Amino acid sequence: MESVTAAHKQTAAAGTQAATGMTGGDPANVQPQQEIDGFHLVIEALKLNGIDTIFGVPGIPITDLTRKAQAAGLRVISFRHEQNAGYAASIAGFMTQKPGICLTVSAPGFLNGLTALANATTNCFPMILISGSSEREVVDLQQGDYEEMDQLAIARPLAKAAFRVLHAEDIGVGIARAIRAAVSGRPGGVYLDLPAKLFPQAMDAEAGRKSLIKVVDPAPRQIPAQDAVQRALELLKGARRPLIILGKGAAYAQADADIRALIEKTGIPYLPMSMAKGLLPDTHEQSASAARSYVLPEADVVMLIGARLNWLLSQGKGKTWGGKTSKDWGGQKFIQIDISPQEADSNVRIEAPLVGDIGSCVSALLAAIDATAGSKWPKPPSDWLSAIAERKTKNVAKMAETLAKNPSPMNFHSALNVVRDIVRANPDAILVNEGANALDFTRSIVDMYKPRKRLDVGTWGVMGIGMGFSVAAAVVSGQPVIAIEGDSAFGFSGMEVETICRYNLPVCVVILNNNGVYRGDEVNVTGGSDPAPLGFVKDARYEKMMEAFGGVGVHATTPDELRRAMEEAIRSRRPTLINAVIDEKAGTESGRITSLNPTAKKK
Ligand code: ADP
Ligand code: TPW
Repeated sequence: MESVTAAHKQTAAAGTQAATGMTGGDPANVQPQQEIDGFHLVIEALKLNGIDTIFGVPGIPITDLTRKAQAAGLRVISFRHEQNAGYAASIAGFMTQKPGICLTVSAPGFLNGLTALANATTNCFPMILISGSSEREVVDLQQGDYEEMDQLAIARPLAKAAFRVLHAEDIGVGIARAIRAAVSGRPGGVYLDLPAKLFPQAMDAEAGRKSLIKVVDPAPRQIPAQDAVQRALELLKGARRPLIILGKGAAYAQADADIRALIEKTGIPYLPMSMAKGLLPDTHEQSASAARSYVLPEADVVMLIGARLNWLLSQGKGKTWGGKTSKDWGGQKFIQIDISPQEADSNVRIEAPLVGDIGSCVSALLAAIDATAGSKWPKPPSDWLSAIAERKTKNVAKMAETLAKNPSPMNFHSALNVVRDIVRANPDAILVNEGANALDFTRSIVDMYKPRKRLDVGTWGVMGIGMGFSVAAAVVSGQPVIAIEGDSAFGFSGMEVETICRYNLPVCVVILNNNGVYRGDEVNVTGGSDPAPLGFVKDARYEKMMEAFGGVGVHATTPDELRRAMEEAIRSRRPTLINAVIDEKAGTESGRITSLNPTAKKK
């Protein structure tokens, strides 16, 4: 420990020296600043590239980096656990198209952040995990440094790219490469390894500043080939039962007006994937969400815009798509718009891949439609549209009936009916959502009205994004955030309510509390004194966690109490946690994906 402390002191001293412009130890002998150190080169490089926020957890060797970054005008959001800081960075990347920055210490801090980095890569969110690390010489000889670990090697398979910078003069290049890797093409998580020794390294200030790179055109447009555009249009034109599926890539692309124009001009019904909800308002007449299980097997041509045919779309085959068995292709012909040329054919044949960025692809389609058909573009056959409308009307009426019920205790529906009203009245609020039943019911009950307002568990269905996403959403947008959380889901990041209070963020957490994972009525089948694996402490008072840090806590047992508390939270913008007590028998194992869990306990 001694040498670490010494190294850390040295690091801190060198940083102060460069920051204050002192070249010697004598305060009387103040010289104009001639040197710049690694700390300041990192900060300047980030600022030069328009990065204004760092999410992280301080400690050796990056403590001073957080202080100096704040002093230099960056916003530094300090979390209680790196995983939450990492999730915050990744969703900030999704919301802004700029890489979200997560800063951690070495080994354990790095590993804590790594889950979020891997999740960012999986979800195509641009993020850079910057971790301090031990010296290469010691790591490579495995000599047992403080928090020693070969971080670069460990990060590599989980990141879109991974880099290490050893010399101050390479910081500019290192950060430029990290930014390009994170946001160009298919976005993803990038790891940047900065050894402790780099931070106090000093170099000539002018040469240092010249070595920094302002990245020009970090995410270049990728224009689709004209023949690919024509192929896609031909297929679409010949369709009897066309369908468009919007994924979170479409939300990320920020081509909202063109996507809406394409949908409205062609008259094709569309389905939004979870995080694409609100790209067009969920109340749009062409939305087929309420007829999802009808349109997927019935469609003959499906255009995917920024959505992968992964498990969330049953890999494009099987009974969901009208196949006879779970392996059968349903006969649909697919058009896929994606920036990744390797995505097509990953599950079923893609007849018309359209490779490019979504903005360019959609505007090319619109231009081609105008050039060839103009206002004469054939609307989909009316029997297709009326069959969908009929199903929608029926399902919406059924849902309205369920939502109107007022059981005691509350259930998912009666609680979410309130959330639905609150979101309708506050369309700019951002909805964060995790859990199993809490996720599935919220997704289907709560309509979204604007793009990129729904942030959730994404491709992995990962628990733990809740508070990190909420902090970032509030920091990035300044809008109120409503986090709808299962009680289990909340537990993965619950300590960050302190962060929410510390930064006084307008976050309203609603825990749909049914006393356990999925539900709360399981008993230990052995009759022993241990609780069942899925059960939690009964009637836990989660709202007191928020009160502990100066926020508002509310215990709500009726829809009226929930409504009043949510309205007040939005009005006051105070950190609020509402413990919405629901029936512990409400909920099914694994929520809506019980089919992926063949041993699920049926209730
Ligand atoms: P969802 O989960 O909503 O179905 P996915 O994460 O599976 O969405 O798919 C998102 C897709 O969008 C990825 O294949 C990714 O390559 C693609 N993508 C992301 N950004 C863009 C963009 N700007 N242009 C084109 N494709 C994009
Ligand atoms: C990182 C597995 C999926 S959903 C869930 C778990 C633990 C919690 C469901 O209970 P909750 O919601 O939140 O109370 P509800 O409404 O159904 O009662 N670890 C990680 N990710 C996942 N997905 C799991 C475990 C899981």
